[in-house]
Amino acid sequence: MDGLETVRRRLETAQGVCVLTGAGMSAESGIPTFRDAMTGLWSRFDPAELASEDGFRADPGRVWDWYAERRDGVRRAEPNAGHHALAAFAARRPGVLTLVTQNVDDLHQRAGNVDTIRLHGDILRDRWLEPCRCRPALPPDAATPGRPPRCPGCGVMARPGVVWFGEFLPEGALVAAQQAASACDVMLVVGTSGAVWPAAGLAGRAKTRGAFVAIVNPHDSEIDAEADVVLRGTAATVLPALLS
Ligand code: BV8
Repeated sequence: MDGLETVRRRLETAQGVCVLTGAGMSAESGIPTFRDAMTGLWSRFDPAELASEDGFRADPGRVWDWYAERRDGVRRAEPNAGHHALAAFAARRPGVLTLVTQNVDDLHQRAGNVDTIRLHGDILRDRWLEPCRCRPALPPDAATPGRPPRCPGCGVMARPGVVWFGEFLPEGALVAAQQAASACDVMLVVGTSGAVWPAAGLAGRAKTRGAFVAIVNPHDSEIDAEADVVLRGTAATVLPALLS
């Protein structure tokens, strides 16, 4: 029996399925993967430097513009067949799927997986870099290229509502993801290099607790060793074949 059929059968009988997605999940929707995102204008910068509070404080305008460009790409993108396959699976098998994403886009939610656990936040939301002390709260002033919005009252800057390198993940999200990985029968890891922690530890956690682990990725990843089966293919082609 080939790898795809093996994973299909495991999914059919599973009572608990945990899926972890990474940037590769959205690649076929036209959103560059995190490391590919450093093409063109951004090829001179290290993504981990831009996606950090130090990087933002060092040059707020540059980082703000990087996120503004990425946000525009997310708004132009549409969920792909992989996103839709996951949403259809969740609808067909209520209560079986826990979807965990490292992605900061909203494509899983737009495809219908509205209860997706978001480990690294939401690129379409902002928050204050420091607490805004204005009472009543004032709306931020308008964003302009090269200048993050500020509170007109106390002057604090807005920042993207994502988790930067060196920042703790939202505790509730991480605990829920770890619980799902510990309890599942099957863990499916889709489109991630497995380079970023603690998300990268979820596959190993599932494995040590007896889950069947499958990876969907056209290339090698840092967590391939945790997999019982590695399916060398893309999210938008493999997931519909696996989950339909
Ligand atoms: C933290 C939001 C506590 C921002 C992101 C343990 C060991 C080593 C290091 C650490 C550790 N614990 C913590 C660290 C430090 C750090 C870390 O992991 N560093 C790495 C680089 C070594 N982690 C943290 O800082 C985390 N915080 O642990 O807090 C703490 C606090 C202080 C000090 C220490 C610890 C916070 C991490 C969150 C960072 N924020 N995103 C933004 O987006 O701007 S991470 C960001 O990069 C993404 O969200 C994503 O998670 C990650 C990129 O990974 P992937 O999703 O895998 O994407 P990538 O491009 O790498 O790969 C794409 C894959 O898709 C490839 O494999 C490719 O082959 C595949 N692919 C391509 N096309 C397709 C495809 N697959 C399927 N279909 C296709 N079509």
